[in-house]
Amino acid sequence: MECDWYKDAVVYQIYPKSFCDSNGDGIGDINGIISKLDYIKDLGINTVWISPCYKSPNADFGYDISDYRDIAPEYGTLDDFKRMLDEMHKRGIRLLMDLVVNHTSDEHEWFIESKKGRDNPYRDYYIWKDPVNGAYPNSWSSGFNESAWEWDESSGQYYLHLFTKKQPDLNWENPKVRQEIEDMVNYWLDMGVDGFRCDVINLISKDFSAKIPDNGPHLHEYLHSLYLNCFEPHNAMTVGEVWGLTPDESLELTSPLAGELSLAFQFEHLSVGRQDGKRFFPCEFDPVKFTDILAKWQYGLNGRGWNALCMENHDQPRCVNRFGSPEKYRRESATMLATLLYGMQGTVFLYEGQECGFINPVFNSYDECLDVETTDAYPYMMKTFGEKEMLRRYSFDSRDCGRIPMSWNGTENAGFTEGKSWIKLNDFRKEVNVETEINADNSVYRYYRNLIKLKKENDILKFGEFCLLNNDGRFVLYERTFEGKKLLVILRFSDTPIEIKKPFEFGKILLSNYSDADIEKETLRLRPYEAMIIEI
Ligand code: TEU
Ligand code: CA
Repeated sequence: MECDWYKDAVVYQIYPKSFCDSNGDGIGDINGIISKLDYIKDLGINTVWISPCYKSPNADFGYDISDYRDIAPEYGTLDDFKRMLDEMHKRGIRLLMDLVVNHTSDEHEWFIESKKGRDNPYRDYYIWKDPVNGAYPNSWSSGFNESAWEWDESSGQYYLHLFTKKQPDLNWENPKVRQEIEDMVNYWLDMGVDGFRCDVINLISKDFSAKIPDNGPHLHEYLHSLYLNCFEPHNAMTVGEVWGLTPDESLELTSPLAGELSLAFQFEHLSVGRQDGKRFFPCEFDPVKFTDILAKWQYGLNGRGWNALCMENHDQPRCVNRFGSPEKYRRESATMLATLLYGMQGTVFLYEGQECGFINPVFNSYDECLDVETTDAYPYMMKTFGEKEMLRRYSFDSRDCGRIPMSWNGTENAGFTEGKSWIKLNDFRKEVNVETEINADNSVYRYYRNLIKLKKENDILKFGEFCLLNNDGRFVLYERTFEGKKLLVILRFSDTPIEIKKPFEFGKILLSNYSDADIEKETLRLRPYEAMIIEI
């Protein structure tokens, strides 16, 4: 069935710093990515999202941009980028770039000008405020537990930064800023880029009297303008990164009637197993709650919008560590999690290495952790938990976990670099790496390749109505229905086996993560993390 191309997309996220280093400086780069495009193609991927590769001082590893129109030299040149784009298109792979326009780097020329004084023509490109009663303009804190306001002695004002102080927020109320951003977006789209992942896009409009800074009064106006002047004319795919939305709020951004974004990530399920959703504060993981949230979003967008389905990205640790069993049942739990998500309606997003069931590293010393969110938390974590427990929590749920370089093979340097890697390599690279996964029968990689193929070819999986039939802690069962045809997804979200009365009469297994799955008997045995997709 014909549909917007974003519904056919199977998106692979590349974190360029950690993907593949081609020149031995220990940092992943564009030529490294080009060398792996056949690997990405063979997996069945048709769309790549690349995390920022623009010029950046790397205070937040590229999410602090100092030149929106040029490539960071450590990744290569603009010509290298254009060659990569061309090589992707030759393979039928589209490219989404990361659009980080809530803030720039403080080393962007706009901010360097803006900071020169109150009467500088770039002053209002950013958000400068006088003190209120001699203190901060409001009570907002940054995403990294700093105040959101940085004092500038020379002008006697604060500037707003919802992330680090090296990431000043742009003032979207200024029409010149909006024009600059729309011109930059069209610069990349005219070059042939196919769309964008839009970083913290629901923060760009602010209501300074509100308790928290998201979903401000002009958000839809700004996004609609981007849609009319940039996205729609280029048939671009866009996916917004928006935390804390309900399905209805998400639809205000992504419904085709809205004319704003194609999709919006919802991350609610990723907060399960964190106390009040807080990273570094793990609590009992509840698979029933996790699955119920995913189901809520299936129902919430059904027939009106389209889900963006993800379990990992560059801000998340490996899903097998958080929701599965990295030691005993790595393969089974990785493939079960994949089946749970890919069996649902929506565009799937796969983070580099997830296709091979990669697991977290072990941080043995604090200086192995390089992410600003991790290092900013260090004083508090050290004081509260002491080094051993702090490192245990960092090894479980820091953003560094997902940023460890790809293990392409089991050699000392994991096939990632010929030099010294910018960050530690994965401790488990000898056992878990791409080469081993490609060659092993029944590997996570092979399962993902079959699952992606099925997802792309099967209209019931792509368009079918979702209905959750069971999620009682014993097993998950949901059905997809399209034009009178039905599929079932059944799985055991646990590391123990169970025997149940078979909850369906006839069926043909389309895919299962145990090679000897059997649905012919009266009762159904589900082994640890066993998952099946069944045609009935
Ligand atoms: O993430 C914003 C964001 O929501 C996360 O940083 C989240 O707040 C944090 O991980 C919760 O523990 C985007 C990018 O994905 C992230 O890498 C950047 O650091 C951030 O925006 C600023 O650009
Ligand atoms: Ca390099």
